[in-house]
Amino acid sequence: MEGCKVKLLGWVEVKRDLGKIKFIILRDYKGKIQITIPPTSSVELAEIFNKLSREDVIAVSGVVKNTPQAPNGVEVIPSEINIINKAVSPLPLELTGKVKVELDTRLDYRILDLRTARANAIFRINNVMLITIRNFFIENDFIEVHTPKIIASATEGGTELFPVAYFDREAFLAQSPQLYKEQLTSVFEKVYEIAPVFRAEESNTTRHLSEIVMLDMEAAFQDYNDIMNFCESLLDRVFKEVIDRCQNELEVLKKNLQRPKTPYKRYSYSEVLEILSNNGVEIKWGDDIDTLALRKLGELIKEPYFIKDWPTKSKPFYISPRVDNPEVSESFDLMYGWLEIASGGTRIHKKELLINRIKEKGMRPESFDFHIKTFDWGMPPHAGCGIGLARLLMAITGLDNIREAVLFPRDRYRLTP
Ligand code: AMO
Repeated sequence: MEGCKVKLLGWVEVKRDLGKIKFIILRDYKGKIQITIPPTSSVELAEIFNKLSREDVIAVSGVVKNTPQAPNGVEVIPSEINIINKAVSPLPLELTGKVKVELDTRLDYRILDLRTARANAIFRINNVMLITIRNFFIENDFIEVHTPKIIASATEGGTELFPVAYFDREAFLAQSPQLYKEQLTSVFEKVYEIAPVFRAEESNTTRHLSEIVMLDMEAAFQDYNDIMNFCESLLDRVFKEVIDRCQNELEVLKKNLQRPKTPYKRYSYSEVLEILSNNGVEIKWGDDIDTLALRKLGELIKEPYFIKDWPTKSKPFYISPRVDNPEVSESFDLMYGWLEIASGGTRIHKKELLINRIKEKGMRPESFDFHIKTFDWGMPPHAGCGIGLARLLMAITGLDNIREAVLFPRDRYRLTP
């Protein structure tokens, strides 16, 4: 574009005054360019330059010049610079990435933080991940659905529910689209949803938030083995696309991402207990695999893997017990190192068994009346899973804290910005 006249709109990232020659690094959503004000420029341009500070929004009109010394080998020589909107100076957050700023402070000024190369890279990878996921579901003939987020009863257990005042009744924010996605398999057979869910997580950990975007899927006439196969293909595609399309972003994050080999290992819950026991961590059959044990597993297994066949009593009421051994369920968690990315399973599709399991969980079947009656109207066998998208992004980008993987995270203590 040597010699072309251009008008550029963007933000002042850097301003450098070398006396006679002055530079601005202008940033927009696609990248950065050097604006060079040579000694021969007008006095007005130098005056405007003096007024500029970081993150001012400006318009630059000028001519493109090929310059090997400039970043990307090109610069713009301005004829006119207009300040469209001033930013305060100094800004409340250091954006160069040269000084280490605590995550909490970064989140306080999130909209500024998102302009840093690091945060920007994370959400560009997230975007490629989402595009890939949607394409994969479309190719596999799934229908995208949206289910209500204001609901009447719990699905994943009662303690993590957020109550809301719903006119003169109590309602809750949805923990999961679970029951609706199951019902929808009796209509569309294959459905998926990408939407927020809400969990009143009391504990303050690096992998739990109270609002997350969940990728839910559910398919008729499939069981948990089919869903594990599907998850594996989906994840493999995500790894491939991110590696193919996000090398610059991965470089910013200093992440050398490799595409894990398929098929991913599938250990039963009992096998995992054995692996742990052989490595000095004892867990009683039936108990949950706690964080310490998960950390151990993460040290031992680096690739994605499944833990399947969990004790029935450790899983929600809708998960199907195995026919050959009802103590064990047709369920799985998808793990990446120590991090749980997804969980899913074959669902119960017989009404009587579902009612029994609700009672065994200490819940009242009447609370699920709206759901249970749909099982009288031709409910197909079905299976599905839920993938925590922020957890998946954490795994791909190598983040230590889930808060970095969400634009505006919500936790026990954070409700703004
Ligand atoms: P589950 O409760 O295991 O299963 O959630 C599925 C996945 O969602 C992510 N996740 C979370 N991520 C961040 N913060 C949280 N508080 C949080 N809670 C869950 C995890 C987890 O693996 N209805 C079932 C899914 C199904 O069977 O289809 C469900 O919600 O990555």
